Amino acid sequence: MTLKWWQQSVFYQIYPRSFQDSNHDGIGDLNGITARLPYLKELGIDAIWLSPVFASPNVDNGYDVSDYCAIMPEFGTMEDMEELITAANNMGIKIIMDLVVNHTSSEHPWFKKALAGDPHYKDYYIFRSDKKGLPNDLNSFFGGSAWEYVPERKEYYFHLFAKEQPDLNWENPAVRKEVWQIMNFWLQKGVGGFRLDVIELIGKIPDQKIIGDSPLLHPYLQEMYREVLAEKDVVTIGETGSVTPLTAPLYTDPNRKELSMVFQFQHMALDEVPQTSKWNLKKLDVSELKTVLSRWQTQLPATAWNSLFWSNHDQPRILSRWGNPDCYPVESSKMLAILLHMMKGTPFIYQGEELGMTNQEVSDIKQLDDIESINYYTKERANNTKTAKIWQAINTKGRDNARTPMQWSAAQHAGFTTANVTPWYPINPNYTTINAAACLQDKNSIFYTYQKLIRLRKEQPLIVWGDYHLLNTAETIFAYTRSYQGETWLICANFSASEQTLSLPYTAKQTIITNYPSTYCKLEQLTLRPYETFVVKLH
Ligand code: ISL
Ligand code: CA
Repeated sequence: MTLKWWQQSVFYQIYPRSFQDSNHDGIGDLNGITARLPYLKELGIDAIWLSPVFASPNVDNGYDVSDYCAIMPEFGTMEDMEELITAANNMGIKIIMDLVVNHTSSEHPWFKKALAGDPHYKDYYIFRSDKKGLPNDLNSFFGGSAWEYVPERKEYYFHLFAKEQPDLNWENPAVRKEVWQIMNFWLQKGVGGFRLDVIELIGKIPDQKIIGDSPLLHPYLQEMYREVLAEKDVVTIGETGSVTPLTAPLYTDPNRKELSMVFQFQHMALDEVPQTSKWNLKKLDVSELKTVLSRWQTQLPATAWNSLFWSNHDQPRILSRWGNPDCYPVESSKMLAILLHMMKGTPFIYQGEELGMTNQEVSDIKQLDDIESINYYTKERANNTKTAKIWQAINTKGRDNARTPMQWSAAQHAGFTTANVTPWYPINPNYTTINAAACLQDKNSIFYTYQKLIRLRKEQPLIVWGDYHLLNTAETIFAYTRSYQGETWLICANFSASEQTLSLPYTAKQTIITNYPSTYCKLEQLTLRPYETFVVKLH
């Protein structure tokens, strides 16, 4: 296989609203990102997945776009965006746009014209008559029916997310053409590719209650390739919530000419009661995590490419989720980083993960910003669910957890914004100790573990290509090998806060990276300290 740049790269996700404010209004912006590029260069990342920066009324924080070719004024201007792209490209960092084209905002001019009865634009969306009542019982991911009634039109329209996010009708070729034009607009500006929001949903056939895995989906993606991507060295990352190792090649087999890689979510469901909802909490069983992640390492055909991630703007902070923020914040953060970054696939770091940022506990509806959490709270209160249970779920899984502003320093407002304004969302009070300035000063910080992991991936084809093999160990030990061209590395992690003994029939030749200051040689008799993790070369 010839190496593609994105197979050896590490991506970094920026949630612009919470990254860096540059003009003292308490809201992160594009110039703030440009100013922080040297920090990202120091970390060593190759590309930035920029969560949406397009014009938007922000019902779902930018995932409801009202103009795909304009910048949200709070974030800056098109010139600021062009400057960011140029400055990043000059540093060897690619900007990846977040393309949200399963739906638009209800404020998009297309939808407004549709509501006004313009037949051309009505066919951009999915309208159905009210003659027989609700068209069917499909629900929205954010709660309630997926059909919203428009009394003036005596019709319903379809929305898989908020009612302010009407779904586009991809069956209409005019819609697809609009999307290809938007993509070309951004490619001409020099971006390095796209993260495609909920792309598996675009093939939906609502009347047949088909949402994902539709027969229409892949032909659309092939058309996208023909019309936009062919002959261009850009990356496309499909957000594919229900993809499995067996369906991944349908998206990423180069011969099919669709996308570069998928984002799978199977490991993200392991702390939920199966087949219920994200709010139905269950303790993580480490052996299940081993099974799921290993399946993606071993069952993915050579024609497919996967991404690796612990966090994003929709997930809680990984340190709070599966690490140990109270007793072993540094050790457990590094354990998680090493475990993931030694796997095959393209790693994505979510802003602040490299600092050990944590969830922020809230207990008042006024403290919530995320539409999903607000809807959940409202619904459960109406059902008389105990508030303690609701807050436990929101504090464990709510999306606001990952959206608190970036903690740059111990200065007021964590250096995210200047002293005299209130940040758009409260800063986690632990910023006085958990922040980038402190990490950069401490050569043993989590930041430098990420920096080293990123560098290793560029230097070692074994990390990019090596075969993966899970070792059979006690439940809370996660150990695997990677082998490539006669060389084998062992990755071994104590995924628990207690000491664990372990015997492995190997001798290490070289210690590559660890989270305790140790070197390793004979591995027959090991006592692993809490979260102790090491990578060694065996032969
Ligand atoms: O956030 C989720 C669960 O808490 C997911 O179900 C999420 O809605 C799903 O992964 C799709 O996410 C993407 O599209 C949404 C947007 O709200 C998310 O922020 C985005 O990542 C609609 O555009
Ligand atoms: Ca600002």
